[in-house]
Amino acid sequence: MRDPGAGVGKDSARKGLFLVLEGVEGVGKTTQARLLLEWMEGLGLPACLAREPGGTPSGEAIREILLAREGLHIQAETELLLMLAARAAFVREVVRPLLEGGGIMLADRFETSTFAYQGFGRGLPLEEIRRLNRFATGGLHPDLVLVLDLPWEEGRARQQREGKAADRIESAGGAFLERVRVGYRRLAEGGSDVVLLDGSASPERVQEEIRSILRARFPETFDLPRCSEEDTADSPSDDDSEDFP
Ligand code: T5A
Repeated sequence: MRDPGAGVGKDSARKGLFLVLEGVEGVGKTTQARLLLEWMEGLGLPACLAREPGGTPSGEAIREILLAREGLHIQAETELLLMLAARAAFVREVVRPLLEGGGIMLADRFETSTFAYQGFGRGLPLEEIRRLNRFATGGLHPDLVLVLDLPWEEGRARQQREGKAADRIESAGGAFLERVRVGYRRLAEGGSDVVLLDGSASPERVQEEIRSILRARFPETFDLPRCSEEDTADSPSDDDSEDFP
């Protein structure tokens, strides 16, 4: 299925890279995002990690309301608008300034979550979500969305093993979470900027796969030749070795 968020041209003013990790609860997004951040920092790249909903003071305050565990009842439409309210701040205060400065934004969830949870999960119309989301983001889309795929039961079991209680959205039940998972798989079907990965492999394996995707997609950023001892030894002259960054 074509990404319902597609259709707005890439922002030519931005210089950085916008990468998003997505998937059902407990699939390993945060684990992978942290490993990616370490990797990028090790490469000397200016990367920044943030979560959605959240990422800004107002976004974190909205997150408190959205994920409250005390049985707060929120209409699906209200839930959508609160997610988008948090996103509007996140894009303007964090993502856009970072991208314009040439940084790499690593986001733990973004607009694909809204299509999966509020669209496929809650049943709100995808076209309406696209229209409202476009207003919230000003048309800014990620360069690549990595969707980790896992049966929701396994994701929930992982969360339980680490002692994490279900939040308001996770408590919506198995049928809801199944629709979300199916939604993610459909969203990844048509768009080349939404990639589905097997989230059931070990964290190391998933990380290696993500890195190889990033090297292949963005070689100018992640696949630069590195100056190893062997490279230096093989260099015909000192001058040639200056070609290595
Ligand atoms: N939401 C969000 C919407 O409804 N609409 C929207 O538009 C947006 C943006 C956010 C909630 O908001 C909803 C979706 C969510 O319900 P959240 O807490 O940010 O909630 O998201 P969760 O998915 O609930 O976060 P988790 O931290 O629980 O899940 P992760 O990040 O996917 O998983 P992670 O990395 O924390 O790992 C969970 C456990 O599994 C282990 C980890 O060590 C950890 O214990 N693990 C693995 N175990 C085995 N194999 C692997 N490969 C593993 N990777 C991690």
